[in-house]
Amino acid sequence: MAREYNHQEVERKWQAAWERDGVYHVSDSPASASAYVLDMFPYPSAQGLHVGHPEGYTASDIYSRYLRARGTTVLHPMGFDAFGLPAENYAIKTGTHPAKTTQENIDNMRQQIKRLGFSYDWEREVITSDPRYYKWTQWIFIQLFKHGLAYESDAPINWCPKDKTGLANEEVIDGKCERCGTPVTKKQIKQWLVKITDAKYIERLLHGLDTLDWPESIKTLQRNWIGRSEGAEIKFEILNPKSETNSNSKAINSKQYITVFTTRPDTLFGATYMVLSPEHQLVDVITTDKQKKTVDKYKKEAAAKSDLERTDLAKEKTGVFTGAYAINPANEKKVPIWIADYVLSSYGTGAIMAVPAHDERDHAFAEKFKLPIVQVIKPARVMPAMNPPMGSAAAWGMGDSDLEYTCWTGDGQMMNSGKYDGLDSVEGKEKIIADLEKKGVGRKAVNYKLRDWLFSRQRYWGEPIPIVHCEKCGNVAVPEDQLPLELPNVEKYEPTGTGESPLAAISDWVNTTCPECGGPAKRETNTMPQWAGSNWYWLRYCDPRNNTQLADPEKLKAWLPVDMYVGGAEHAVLHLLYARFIYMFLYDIGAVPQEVGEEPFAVLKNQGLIMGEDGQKMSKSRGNVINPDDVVDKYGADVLRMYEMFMGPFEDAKPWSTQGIVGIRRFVEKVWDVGARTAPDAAASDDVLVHGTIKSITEKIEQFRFNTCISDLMKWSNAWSGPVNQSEFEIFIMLLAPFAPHLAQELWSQLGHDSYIAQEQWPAYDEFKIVETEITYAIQVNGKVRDTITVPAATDEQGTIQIALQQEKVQKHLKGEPKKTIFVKDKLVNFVT
Ligand code: ANZ
Ligand code: ZN
Repeated sequence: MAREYNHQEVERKWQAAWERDGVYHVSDSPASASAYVLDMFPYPSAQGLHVGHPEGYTASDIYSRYLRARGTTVLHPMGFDAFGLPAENYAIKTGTHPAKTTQENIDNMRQQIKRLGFSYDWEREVITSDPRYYKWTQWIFIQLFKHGLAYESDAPINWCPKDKTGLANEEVIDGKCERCGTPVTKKQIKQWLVKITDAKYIERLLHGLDTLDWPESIKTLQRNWIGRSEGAEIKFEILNPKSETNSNSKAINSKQYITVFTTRPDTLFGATYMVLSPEHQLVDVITTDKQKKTVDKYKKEAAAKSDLERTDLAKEKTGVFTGAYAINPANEKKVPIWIADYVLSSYGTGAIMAVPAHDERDHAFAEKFKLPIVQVIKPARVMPAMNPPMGSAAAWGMGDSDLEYTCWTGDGQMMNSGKYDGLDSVEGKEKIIADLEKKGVGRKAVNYKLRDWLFSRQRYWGEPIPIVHCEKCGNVAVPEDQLPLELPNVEKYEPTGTGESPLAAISDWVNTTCPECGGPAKRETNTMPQWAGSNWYWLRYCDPRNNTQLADPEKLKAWLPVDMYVGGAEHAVLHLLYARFIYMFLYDIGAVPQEVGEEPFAVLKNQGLIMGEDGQKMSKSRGNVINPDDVVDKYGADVLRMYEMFMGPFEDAKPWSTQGIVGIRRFVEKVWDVGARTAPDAAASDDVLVHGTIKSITEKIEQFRFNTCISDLMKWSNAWSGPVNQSEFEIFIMLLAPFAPHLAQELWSQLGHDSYIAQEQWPAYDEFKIVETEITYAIQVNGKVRDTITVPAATDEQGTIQIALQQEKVQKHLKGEPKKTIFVKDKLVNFVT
């Protein structure tokens, strides 16, 4: 007799009961066993949840529920990343104040999330646009400022012409705005920067990665973004141009140098010309009068290009000669100085020694402008199997330079390099640096690609930067007891596009008095980037209502670091790098207790992208977007949860399938039906199935292999026909509960329990009931059985042989070392003498 499963009624009922009884609330003083399971919090969007949200949230929920059942106290909170561009752009589009739209969107999304039955402790919710929260975001900024790590600068910055705001380097993806895809331009405005490159942090940000259990791909992205390069700085003396007239020549009468950064000092003898970035400060000093016009024109053109365009390997190289020369310190040869846009002003020293025989960009440039190419590294003899670059001499197993190859960028043997000839280039590198150092024209140097973090936005919907500009005292922090510095309410919140924030127009807010001297002063009108609030939010969950501290260190000690952090991979060098930096800083100033270490997220798991049913990325324009609400209405939250876990490996991208959803719904109905035909005295399934499944699911939850957990449950349910043993079924629904908490709870109560299954203990399994626990071996000497031994099944080959050798009867026939030992797994050991 099939009974209908009314998911709407069941899910609504239990969600209300959980909330009423505070089933997922955790107190502040956790027992010794505690865990912090964190989701990346969403930004409130008018579209509400998309199917990607429940993927990560379900995984972390399963994991949290599992840990609780194992007796662990779990902190599992949720909140909203509510300041920033998406919220503000939506407000502008709809003509409604962002405070209002943000509130509405949060209320809607919270409802959507609650409908999925996640075990969040909602009492700990944080919202980054709440003044009680951003008071502490501002406090952190002031600490950065006081420690010299937040500073003002007016260098050119990345500018999104559509969003009308400055962007951090991390927000520029392939030359485009991370948010809207508009090509980024440069703009010169006064800006706040955070010194993430500070010597106190950069190496820790790099080496800390080695200690983290994160996906390798994310760690590699961060390493590459930090971009540490070891090499040398080498000084080239500028030759005073004699044959040319130069009205600036006075400036270079005393010795002047161009310093370059190179990772290949071993190629110094092959440096046949130099290149300055068009912005280099020496360009105007050295350029000859004859070349001045050409150089100025080129500088203008370069300024209009993006870094991406400039450094693209495939782009045709451009550049112009300055008319000036320098002296290569290795061989005293005169080398021409050019300017070219493939050399960036923002990296290294903004100048290079060009080695066209061994650097591809230099090679292309030299070919185009007919500059000399001098080979100084001979490829080492490489075997073809070692995969040298295609077409290189080495690819043919030859290392000889008389074979043709265009540009060898690897290591090898030095040649055309005077006394260094014949040296291995790796060794030669050290020798050359040491010799240059003796002459005072070189030294070891390390460079990083990471740049300071642009921290101000010319937008309304963000935390006001708590700084006052005073003519007498300069930049002064707003006193901490005056925080939060509230975002004033405005009529006009549209970005101005001038580089000024809309706040600049509110004169009675802008004009204030200096906290230091009491004189007239003006408030900073830029706001903070969205990252400011998401940099530290997981700390606040530990103590969300604290009004005197960011969080009580004792409470932080109880929960931190985060044991499991789940979210999308798109944050690899944005949120995840910023968050590590801010945490390290808070650790250094004692706001994060020393006991918890300086890395915030011990384990990170990235969910894979859910694609549309057509295998394409879900997007409105393609019309392949699945709305989770519709799925919940039609099939239920448990089905959505289980389906998303069943789609495939958690980390993989996978396409949506309506058929797959239907299959999971059928499974839910099947379990529901079985619930009506359990009996205490019905025959139970065999031990290997029951205990084997418990073991498998236990291990696979810990490994985040949820798809296999669900197939394990399906396999088990396939073994049932007729009445099902009640105790066995209870174990089954306990294993099901983290995945389908509503269904499991309903069945649990129908079986007569008045407890919450979420508070029950995880089923134990008995290892002995799963596998054959012991194995008996026949022990032969020269093919004749002399004894038998019984060993635990887990004993390996060597262990088994050792035990066999020790047997008295074996020893008697063996007389000394066996010549040969034959091992047949699970059967026999034969010693041949
Ligand atoms: C000579 C040389 C010879 C180089 C050779 C490479 C190969 P990474 O590894 O990314 O740090 N370089 C230095 N500053 C630059 C700038 N501002 N803009 C563009 N290129 C710059 O790269 C370091 C190498 O990139 C440096 O080593 C320099 O070229 C170039 F066979 O110097 B090399
Ligand atoms: Zn002042």
